[in-house]
Amino acid sequence: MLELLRKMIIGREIDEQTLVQKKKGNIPGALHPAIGQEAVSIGAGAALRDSDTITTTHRGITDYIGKGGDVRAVVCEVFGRANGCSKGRGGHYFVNDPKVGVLGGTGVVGGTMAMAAGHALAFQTLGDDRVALSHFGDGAVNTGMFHEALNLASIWKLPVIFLCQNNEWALTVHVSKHLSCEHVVDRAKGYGMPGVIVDGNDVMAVYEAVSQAASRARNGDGPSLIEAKTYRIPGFATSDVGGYRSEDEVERWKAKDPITMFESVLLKKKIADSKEIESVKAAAKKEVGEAVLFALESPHPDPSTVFDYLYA
Ligand SMILES: Cc1ncc(C[n+]2csc(CCOP(=O)(O)OP(=O)(O)O)c2C)c(N)n1
Repeated sequence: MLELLRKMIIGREIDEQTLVQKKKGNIPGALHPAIGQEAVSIGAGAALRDSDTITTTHRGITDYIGKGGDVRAVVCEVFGRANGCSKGRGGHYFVNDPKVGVLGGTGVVGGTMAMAAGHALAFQTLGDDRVALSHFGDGAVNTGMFHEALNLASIWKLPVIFLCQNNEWALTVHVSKHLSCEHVVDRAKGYGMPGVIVDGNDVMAVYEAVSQAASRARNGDGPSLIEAKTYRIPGFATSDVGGYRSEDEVERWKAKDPITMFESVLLKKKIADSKEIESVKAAAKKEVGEAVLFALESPHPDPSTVFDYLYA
């Protein structure tokens, strides 16, 4: 449980420290921080095996950390450096690292659900017991890919977990204005698979739900849809000028911060005391700080390699 806390703090620190670097002009492009959603990423990753795969979104840094990703490699990637986990080609938007089963994102919202179903088809065809998990947002469930991927995964009983990080907002559109039913999981019945709602700010609840879906998939019983109800505290991206949600709403969710809530659980259950928690926080801050300095000193990709990795 302490390791879950540590990883949530690492994810938070990467977002916070890279936001500072972005303001200093050291990072190209916009950033999509996942502050407030760490419990989904870390709980899900902990429930999977090293050999399982995940797909991420534009908000995928903490998903990567949850799956066992390397702090330095992802921080270098955010800075677009050659030693980043996607060799500096992806930035924060396209975090790939086959070594830890992170098979990345796409620029097409919803596309990763089909990618995960494809991984699952490969595992089923090879006859091994690996599982694929797709992270996606509430906005993605209204793309055609959601419906195609869930339908085919169900018919073929693919070992895949569809994990919706419902953070209430698809860019500036509230879920109540874009979803045709009350909950994302209401759609699971139509695709013949279990649909479970979990508190996405409770890392243990996410861990339990993903563990159950993973054993179902490994047993050959097919896919599951999980809806983790959560919230992104910052704007959609660093380019977001705001003005579409109330301060009250943000404050209400800040009071449900997944890291603070989990610290209280650890203290109450006497799993850790406040001194231990403070030292986990200090170590995480230091590790990410050192990764940022390392990234700043790392080389950009050599322009002569620009065509590498485009074709197999
Ligand atoms: C098919 C497609 N439509 C629109 C976009 C532009 N776009 C990028 S992220 C995003 C919002 C996605 O919302 P959601 O899936 O809820 O994820 P969140 O940003 O909340 O994590 C949009 C509209 C895109 N990349 N692809």
